[in-house]
Amino acid sequence: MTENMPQETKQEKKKVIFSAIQPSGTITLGNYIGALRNWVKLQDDYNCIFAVADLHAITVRQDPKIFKQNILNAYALLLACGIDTEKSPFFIQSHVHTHAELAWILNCYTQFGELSRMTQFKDKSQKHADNVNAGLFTYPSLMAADILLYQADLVPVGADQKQHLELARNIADRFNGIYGKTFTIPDGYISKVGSRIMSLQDPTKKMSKSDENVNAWVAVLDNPDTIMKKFKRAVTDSEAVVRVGEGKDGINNLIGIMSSVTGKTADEITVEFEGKGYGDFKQAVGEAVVEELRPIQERFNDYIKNKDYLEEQYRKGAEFALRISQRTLDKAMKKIGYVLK
Ligand code: ATP
Ligand code: LTN
Repeated sequence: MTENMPQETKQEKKKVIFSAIQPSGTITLGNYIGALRNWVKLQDDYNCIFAVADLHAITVRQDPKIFKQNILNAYALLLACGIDTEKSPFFIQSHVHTHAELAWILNCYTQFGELSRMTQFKDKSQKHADNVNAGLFTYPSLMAADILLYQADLVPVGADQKQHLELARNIADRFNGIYGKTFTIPDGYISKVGSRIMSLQDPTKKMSKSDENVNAWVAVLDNPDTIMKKFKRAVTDSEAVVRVGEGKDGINNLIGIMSSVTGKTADEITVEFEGKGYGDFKQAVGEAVVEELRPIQERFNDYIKNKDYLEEQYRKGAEFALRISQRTLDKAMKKIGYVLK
């Protein structure tokens, strides 16, 4: 029976996925394995909507020229990773005014106590102690708005965003409880493999683009020599056996990376490197990562030169996003009692 259904009916059944990434600096291998690569794979089975979350990015101070370049770079890089705008509307968050509007509304349904418990807020306010601004604090309400505007069923994120997602669910649930069903309650979609790629210098911390030690992360756009150097310098242990184990955070992480880019299991990797030292293993991980990133870098270099093409794509994405999100915003405002124009 499903076979005879018209195409639209089939598509309507697909679940909605929303996700976004901040253009707040270099996009890392952690972002790629933990987030972007999964987005690309989801495009056929879901109705995906993706965004560059540039409104979120100003919660920490940005240099205007670099910021502008980072936004375009992030957009082009995501296209290069395989986001297909024919399948998945892909836009820049600040182009769609409904996000800031719903974020304000949701702020009024979010408790101070809830926001105070967010570990990202605690971490970032320590890191940027001279600029603990209200935006940093209310960041999760804006993220909730991003998700709820599209009635997303699923939100693919790395493990570090789980708490924000929980909060988005609570906000949606609270609003629905007061006004009746308005928002879909989103579920997280956290892939088991690669959801937490660790720093190459301190493998007890996640790989983070804001780490001051450039050897801690690999950027998707790093050149092959740099990538190889960073892997060669990666912190390991003294056992010199390539296997997953307790107290072997560095090697566990490298095995995780190797496994994510080659599709081999940890056991297969252990067998392959039996009797070989860490030097050989690091070299092999570096090479595998270089090969994974090479075609992405080539496509990025083409896209970033083609400003007209980029503009055409992000305009198209914003138009679609506004149309869908305005419906949800109107619905929420009507329920609150606003006079719609
Ligand atoms: P920052 O260093 O500013 O905290 P970030 O590198 O953590 O930034 P985000 O923009 O916060 O990057 O994250 C983008 C996406 O990448 C999110 O879905 C996040 O969960 C995922 N992600 C970030 N770092 C990692 C990591 N080390 N491993 C796996 N996924 C990650
Ligand atoms: N906060 C996320 C980026 C982000 C996001 C979203 C992710 C902004 N809005 C909506 C999923 C859904 C981050 O820093 N990784």
